[in-house]
Amino acid sequence: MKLSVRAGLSGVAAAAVALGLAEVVAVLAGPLSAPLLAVGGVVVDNVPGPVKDVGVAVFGVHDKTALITGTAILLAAYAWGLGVVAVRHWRLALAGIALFGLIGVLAAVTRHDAGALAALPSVVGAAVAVPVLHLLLRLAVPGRGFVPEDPASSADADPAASRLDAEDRRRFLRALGVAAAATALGGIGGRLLTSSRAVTQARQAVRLPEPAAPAPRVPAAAQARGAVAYVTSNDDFYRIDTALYPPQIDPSTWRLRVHGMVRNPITLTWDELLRRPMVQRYVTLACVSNEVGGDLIGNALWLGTPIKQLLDEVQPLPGADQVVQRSSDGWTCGSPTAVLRDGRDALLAVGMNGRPLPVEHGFPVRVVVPGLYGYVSACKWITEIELTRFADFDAYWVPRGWSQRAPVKTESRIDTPRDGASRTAGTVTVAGVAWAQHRGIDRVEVQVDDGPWQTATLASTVSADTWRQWSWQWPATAGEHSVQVRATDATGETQTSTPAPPDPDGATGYHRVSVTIT
Ligand SMILES: Nc1nc2c(c(=O)[nH]1)N[C@H]1C(S)=C(S)[C@@H](COP(=O)(O)O)O[C@H]1N2
Ligand SMILES: [Mo]
Repeated sequence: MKLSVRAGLSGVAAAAVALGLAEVVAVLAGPLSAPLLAVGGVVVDNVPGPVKDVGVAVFGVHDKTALITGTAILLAAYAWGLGVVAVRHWRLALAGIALFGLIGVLAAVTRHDAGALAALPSVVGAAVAVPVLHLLLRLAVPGRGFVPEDPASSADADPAASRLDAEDRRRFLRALGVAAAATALGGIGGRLLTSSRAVTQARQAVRLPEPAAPAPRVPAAAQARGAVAYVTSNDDFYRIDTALYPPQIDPSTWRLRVHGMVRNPITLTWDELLRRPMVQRYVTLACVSNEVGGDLIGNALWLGTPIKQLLDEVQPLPGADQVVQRSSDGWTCGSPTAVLRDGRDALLAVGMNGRPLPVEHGFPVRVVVPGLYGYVSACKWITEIELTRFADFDAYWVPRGWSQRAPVKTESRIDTPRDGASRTAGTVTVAGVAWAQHRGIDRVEVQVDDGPWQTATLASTVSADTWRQWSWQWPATAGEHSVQVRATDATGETQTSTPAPPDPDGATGYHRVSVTIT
């Protein structure tokens, strides 16, 4: 093993121990104060939004793992370099560690919900990295040893330093092993302690009130064979947000402040919220970054109190055309005041499919608005509602290139057959979903190759606020076929065939699948 490799490994090991310990300290200071998550959060908030793929990547939940892994790899490369530099320029390495700590501190303390101890994990991590690196380098540089205060006496002055004898090598490797174990222990222990402090228990203790206005029963005929489930289970419901770790909010400390351009600002507690009249409604939620044919859409039974009544109570001032919703982690979205007051079932929701909101879906309280994409309406972990003007405030995604206003576009999707599937000739069921929330779906048509548009059978539905399933029996003949679908909403408007990407206000175009009939 070359000296530079030993030095690089020492740097990486020191950084790893620092991060592991920071995880433990973060149990006190909050999960998002741990340097990796804190820096990852800054990356999330600052990647250029208009770049479509990046925007979608950051929206997406699976990419969070990729983001953290990427941050860790960059950090490892930096730490490797620090180790190599440290052999000859210890002071420079110290400065490098301090810089690393400072970045972590800045990332953690500038968070919206940063606590008083937010800086601690990064400070402790950086402080521990120094002696660990020093110790490892002493073992990595044999002979007269690593004397950082006197670079001339260390490694490069001593040709023998580039080699370790068997005994020294064993000692060095053992030290690396100890560092790895300490890292794993700190990291895993920290995570376990953090999750034990999560709000899981508070959530389990919640008793949801009975709705004053229950939802209509879902008729069996709402489900078309071959389409996804009409009601999406909580586990299957798509998740999209910028939170690297979902905010943990204890309902007993939760408050909702309603303020801004209003005559009567109010603050609600959890108990006050639960005492308000509750309605139960099926609403289909869709993400603006859903591609044509994508699955960032789901339909759930929400329990909540109408936002309209709340707005009536606070009495918005004339000109307050935007309702800004803010979550505990500082994310914002803005909905038109007129839309929230037009009588539709815009809810401050506490229940999802008969359960308290899952933590990932906004526990304890979120907003659901039929007919608006999630990024302009569906604030999770909501703690603040501010009446303002569209001209005066841009919510989170707007400066990142997405539209201020984004009603859901009429769209449709083929769930069966899947793209690339094979079937035998004869009657083939084509089925899927179509949606135009709050307008409703009036017609779905299917086209095979260049044939005529054929009217599909619409399943029943409980309201215009959910997606509607459809099916069509296709007399399929042998060959390669292309099948596409289009929907017409209850205003009479047929979805446009013109393909458009999700940004800035929702994808358009017909969903098409290729099917082989044998
Ligand atoms: N606090 C917060 N709320 C948020 C978001 C977010 O990033 N942070 N993302 C929004 C977006 S873009 C969508 S599509 C919906 C998704 O809600 P879900 O994860 O429950 O499906 O939440 C919305 N509410
Ligand atoms: Mo979204």
